[in-house]
Amino acid sequence: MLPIITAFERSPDRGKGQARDMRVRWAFEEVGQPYDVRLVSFEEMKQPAHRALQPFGQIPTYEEGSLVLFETGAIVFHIAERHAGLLPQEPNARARAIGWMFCALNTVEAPILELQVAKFAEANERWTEARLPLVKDRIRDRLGQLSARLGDAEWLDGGFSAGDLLMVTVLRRLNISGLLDEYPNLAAYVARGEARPAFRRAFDAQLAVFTAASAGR
Ligand code: GTB
Repeated sequence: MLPIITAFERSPDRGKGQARDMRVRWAFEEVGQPYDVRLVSFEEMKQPAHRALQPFGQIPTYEEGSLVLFETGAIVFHIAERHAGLLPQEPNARARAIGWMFCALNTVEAPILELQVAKFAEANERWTEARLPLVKDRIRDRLGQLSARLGDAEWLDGGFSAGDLLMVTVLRRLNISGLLDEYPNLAAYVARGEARPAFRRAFDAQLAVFTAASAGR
């Protein structure tokens, strides 16, 4: 039986690969593990059946036999642990790659999420306009530090790892902000991630869902 993940029936990003099922799809594609997808509507996500899988009523979830997981970091880590290709074998290199996974989700994604909240959830607050420069500068701090560490390396620590996979998906959230263009080595790093055949397959699969939903509208 194939692992099953959940994804938006109709993603608000219109298939741009910003929803977090993209991370899980990409991980599956990198390791060559086929998977099934169960599409859920916003309404279904808030029902008890989905909350039993994901207490916060969100996507994605992961089901494999009796195992149910939520949180993309945990899901990608699980896939990387079970299959070769996303974590190095050498123990210290493996520990560092796992460190980069946490870094992507805790250190880099946190200020980026603040920007999304400011731009969408708090767009109409009277203080949002004044706050945006601070939020953007906090992101620039992180990007500057990450850019300095990456330098002209291809990936964060040796070969491509689950740390890069999560970091690239986190940085992609800045696509429409233009902030990434201020750091050419990070923009090139994201482009390298997006050029991987596994990324393309995952991207095309999530885009096909949106295209089919739009055609059936
Ligand atoms: N920490 C959890 C994880 O990593 O798994 C967070 C999961 C999460 O935020 N899921 C979002 C969700 O279900 C979808 S991915 N939201 C619905 C809700 O909370 O009610 C976040 C997302 C959504 C939409 C866009 N977009 O349109 O660009 C981008 C990212």
